[in-house]
Amino acid sequence: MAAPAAALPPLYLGFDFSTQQLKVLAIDGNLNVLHQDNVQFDTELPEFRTQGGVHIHSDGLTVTSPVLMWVKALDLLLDKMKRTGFDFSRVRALSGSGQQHGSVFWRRGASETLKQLDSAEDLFQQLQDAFSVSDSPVWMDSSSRKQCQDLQAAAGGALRLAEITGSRAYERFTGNQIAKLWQSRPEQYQDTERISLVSSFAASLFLGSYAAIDFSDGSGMNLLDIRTRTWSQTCLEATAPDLDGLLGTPLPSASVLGPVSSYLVHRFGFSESCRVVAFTGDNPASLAGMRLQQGDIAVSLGTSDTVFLWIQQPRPALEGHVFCNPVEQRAYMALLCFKNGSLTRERVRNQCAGASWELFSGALRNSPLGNNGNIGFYFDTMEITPAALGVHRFDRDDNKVSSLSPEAEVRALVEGQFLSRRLHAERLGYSIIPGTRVLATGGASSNRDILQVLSDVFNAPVYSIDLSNSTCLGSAFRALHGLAEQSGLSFFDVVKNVPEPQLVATPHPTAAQVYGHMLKRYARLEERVLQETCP
Ligand code: XUL
Repeated sequence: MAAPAAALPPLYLGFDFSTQQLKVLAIDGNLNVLHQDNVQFDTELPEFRTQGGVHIHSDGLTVTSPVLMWVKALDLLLDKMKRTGFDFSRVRALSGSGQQHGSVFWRRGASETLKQLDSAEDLFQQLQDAFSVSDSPVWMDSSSRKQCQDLQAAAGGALRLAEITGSRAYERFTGNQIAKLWQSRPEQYQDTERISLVSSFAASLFLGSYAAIDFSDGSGMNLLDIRTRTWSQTCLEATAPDLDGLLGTPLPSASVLGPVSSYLVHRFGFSESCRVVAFTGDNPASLAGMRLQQGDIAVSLGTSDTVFLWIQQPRPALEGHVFCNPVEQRAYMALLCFKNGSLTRERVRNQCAGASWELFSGALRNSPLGNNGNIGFYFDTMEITPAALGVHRFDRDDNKVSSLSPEAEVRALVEGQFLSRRLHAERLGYSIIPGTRVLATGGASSNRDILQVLSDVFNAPVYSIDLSNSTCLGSAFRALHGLAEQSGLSFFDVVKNVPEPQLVATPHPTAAQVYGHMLKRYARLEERVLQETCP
């Protein structure tokens, strides 16, 4: 006979409303993963006709997703879990994440609909008329250039806007999308009673009422003052009328928003005491899933390289994004994106190492730390951080040279990429401290010789981590943390028993000296490259 639910250990759910799918993961109090499931938008909900979860409009710039697709995906996911016998009554808390920046516009009257959901019907049927905008703008949208210019002008320039909100104006950031809606479709804006992010929209579906935007995901809107953690009145006024009321008051990311809706209790058997913890953005959730700590940096080595930073004292800049930290209220996190990642490493491998990773690794092993003073910049396509293009090589006397030996070229590429990651991280306020860890993930993170250079450049140990379910896992950890925080426990108290990531490289004893000096030269030479390429 099955044990009564009350006797079984409690569970914590983490959802992720990402661009292509909705995922869920359940953990127990010992942080073991017990259940995972997902719904793929394109294939399991073909009636919405999305490709990669989105519609790309004919202007090539506007990118949206049908909000009812996300609603239907949740119906489907919860039904699937029920069919596999998932015991919802054991769930003590849930949280989740959403793709960042996307917006959901709830129509006037929708809050009443949310409160009165009938457990005999699915959400999709009942929320048909709940949205004033049926196609939600998502992070892939780049159609709000004019609104970005206007916002920066109103804030006193791009850098001033970055100082307030953590980022200069970006087309995908929610405030600029809201401004575009207000300017192009004012009647729909006026028919809206609440604007959510994808994360707070998803939380609202569980709560049965409007969920607050959390500080961390709220930092991706160009509207939140990341230091006071309140809406910036200058930004709100420059964006659209009555925005304060439409956005609601933002809350700390670990806030317990309330119990799950009675709809979920009656339809799926959730316990009335199951709590909803504020949802956040997918990148903040991923930071929680990696358990990034003060001093740590995570480097994802993929098609483009992404860097996640834990920052104590932010210095927002014209590049990168600073967000409020999702697990520690006084801290910040930052994201940097580097476009020339794996494809450039592969191109240099093909040209200098006979298309072989083995030979590429050999070149790294056979060349000295600091590369005899040779430094290279390899921007095969227009780089984001910094905005520069082309290949630029310098010898030990800072003279421009047209080529390097194949071995020196391989090392110049890898050292150059990691010096750049460190330089731009430090510019945003990141600092290496005793105990700093570099967490490496993504395709190139399986190459030990590349990771050795990473360790040397940062003069810190490198650990390898798997990010494949870090957003869901981070959300489940955050659900547990939301409850535990009420008893005074920190996020790291809650996740302390998760096995440590695997140590893969430690820095060479001379690394601090070699790269401390080289970083300064790299910064000077980057300035020169920028002046030459974009005078
Ligand atoms: C971050 C960003 C994307 C989305 C996609 O600024 O736009 O990473 O969060 O999931």
